[in-house]
Amino acid sequence: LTFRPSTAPAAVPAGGSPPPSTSPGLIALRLWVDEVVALTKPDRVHWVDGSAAEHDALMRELVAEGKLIKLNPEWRPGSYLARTHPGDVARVEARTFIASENEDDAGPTNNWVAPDEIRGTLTSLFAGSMRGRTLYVVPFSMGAVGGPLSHIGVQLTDSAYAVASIGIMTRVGTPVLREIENGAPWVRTVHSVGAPLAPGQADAAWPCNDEKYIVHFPDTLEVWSFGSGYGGNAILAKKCFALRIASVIGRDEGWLAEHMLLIRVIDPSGRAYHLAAAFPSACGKTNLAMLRPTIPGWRVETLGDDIAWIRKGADGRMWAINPEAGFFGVAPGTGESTNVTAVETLWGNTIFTNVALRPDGDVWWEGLTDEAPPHLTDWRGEPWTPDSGRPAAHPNSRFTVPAAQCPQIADDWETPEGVPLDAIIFGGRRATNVPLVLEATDWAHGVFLGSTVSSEKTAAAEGTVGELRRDPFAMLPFCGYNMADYFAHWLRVGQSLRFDHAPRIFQVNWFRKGADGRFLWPGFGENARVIDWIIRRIDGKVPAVTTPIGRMPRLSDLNLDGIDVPEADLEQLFEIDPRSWLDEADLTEEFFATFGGRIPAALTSELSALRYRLRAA
Ligand code: GTP
Ligand code: SPV
Ligand code: MN
Repeated sequence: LTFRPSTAPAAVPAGGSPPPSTSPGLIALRLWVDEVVALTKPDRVHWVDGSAAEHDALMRELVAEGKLIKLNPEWRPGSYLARTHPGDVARVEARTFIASENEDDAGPTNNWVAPDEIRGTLTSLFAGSMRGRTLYVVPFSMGAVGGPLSHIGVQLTDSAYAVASIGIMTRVGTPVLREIENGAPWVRTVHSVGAPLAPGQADAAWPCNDEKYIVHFPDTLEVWSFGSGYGGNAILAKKCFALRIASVIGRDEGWLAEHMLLIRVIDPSGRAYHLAAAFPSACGKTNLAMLRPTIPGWRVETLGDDIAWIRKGADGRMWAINPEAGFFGVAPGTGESTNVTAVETLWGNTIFTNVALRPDGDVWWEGLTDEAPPHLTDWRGEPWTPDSGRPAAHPNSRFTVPAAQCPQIADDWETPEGVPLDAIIFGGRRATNVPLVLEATDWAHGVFLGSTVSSEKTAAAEGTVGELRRDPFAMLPFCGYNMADYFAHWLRVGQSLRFDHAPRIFQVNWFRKGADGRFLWPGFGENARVIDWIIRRIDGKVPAVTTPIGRMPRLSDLNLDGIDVPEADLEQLFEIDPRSWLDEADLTEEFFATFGGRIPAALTSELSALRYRLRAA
């Protein structure tokens, strides 16, 4: 497990009790904990030290309470299954708010609430909300503890499942408290499942509340989350802090907090390249992060699968870290033929949520094997057979696993200063129009490509699956401020880079479909063929075809040795229909118009130039 033994000085004791107030940082932390305790009225307070013994005790307690099922250690040592309430299975975007002082600072893509008003609501909701429960104090570090790009937060929560998940997804406990003791700034996050227990009242297997609020205060750097136990709503270090709050800090400090995977690609000559890629939720980040190239001689090392923090280094290049320590990945579709690396990563020490249970005490989900086992218990705890006519695992069922268990994790994945970026890739789930791969002509065009990404909705958030929506930079649900200002921030960051130091920008689409509804591109390991072209472009080893929408490969330059993609499919994968693209440009104009004049001029001129090129085509 990623839990590190305590190496802190004796001033910070381990084991559930609060540290003595020896520094202004720790005093401030204790005062704040006291305040939240007075409001939420938990029965007990436990300071998380991050030790393995603490984790074991927590898991034993969750099993004893019927909140986790211990999997058969013969197949899945140290692993557990959680079944959520059926109404608490994904992020709830409609209940996610940005409470900035000015409504304009939240922008049209976020739900805004006035901070004073929502503080009143939250105070009523949190009053007594932890009665009968334990309040856990979880100090966490995003990035290596003490690293130059790292940031610290503290989550107060009444969910032991959340504590166990945060312990896998971040670095927690005593070493982080020592940073606070030494004066490091930290962000306050509070989480309650919103299900207080009366004396003697039996607890639910998955306590939660129908009323949900996930509220971010960008001006005071706080998060308050109520009513949900599900990952993205409850592991506040992840989307709430490392994206929504961090994007605001990054705006003010000149760096980028992004919904991106991070990989090192090593070519047959042994040369290494670093790529970051932003795809919307459940659109292939974990899969690309764990790519096993099908072309001989190429290797990929995993650095991160969901979030990247990117900052200009002393050498003028962009350096990126993965601030997380684990993977909270989509289970369905993860199998030997699609992502064998993930399957191997999940050998043990994993918390599974909403997957199916096998009679032998192991887990199963759609896509793990080609054939479903004859008898299962589905994610709701009901008997299931292949004839049941419903999925055995929830479409957004997930695994939570330490990153260190990934067999192809880079040796230096925790390096505090990160890795220098060679390319940034944007992607989405598009059945039509968007070609397999496209290269931006320059940074501003790349920002335009990022700003116009649209994608079919997935099960990662509540709502209608398959509906096409704008998801700029794959950050629609995660940007903590006005998205038009975020575009401007990206343009500014690019302007600060020497042109030969700026990462090259590309767009990919693994999901284009033929008229018969089947995917035209085999995807998964074969995506290495697209990466191979991208890297030859970075090295200037291959020319590109200039099209109205950007640069594309000559078909003859794609390495297709050993796969059988019909010529007609290949042509469709790269087909650009100027009429559909002009329609798409109209939709982009409408989208930009929702920002009321705040869109940077560089992007509106990119749009005009695109239309000009399409009309001339
Ligand atoms: P979040 O954790 O929600 O941010 O998602 P993610 O972007 O990491 O998504 P993930 O890699 O887990 O992929 C989600 C789904 O997309 C899975 O069901 C995959 O099987 C599917 N998928 C990933 N890569 C490909 C691909 O190259 N082609 C096709 N057809 N499907 C893919
Ligand atoms: C996503 O939805 O993009 C996820 C899962 O990575 S969650 O952490 O729930 O947001
Ligand atoms: Mn994600």
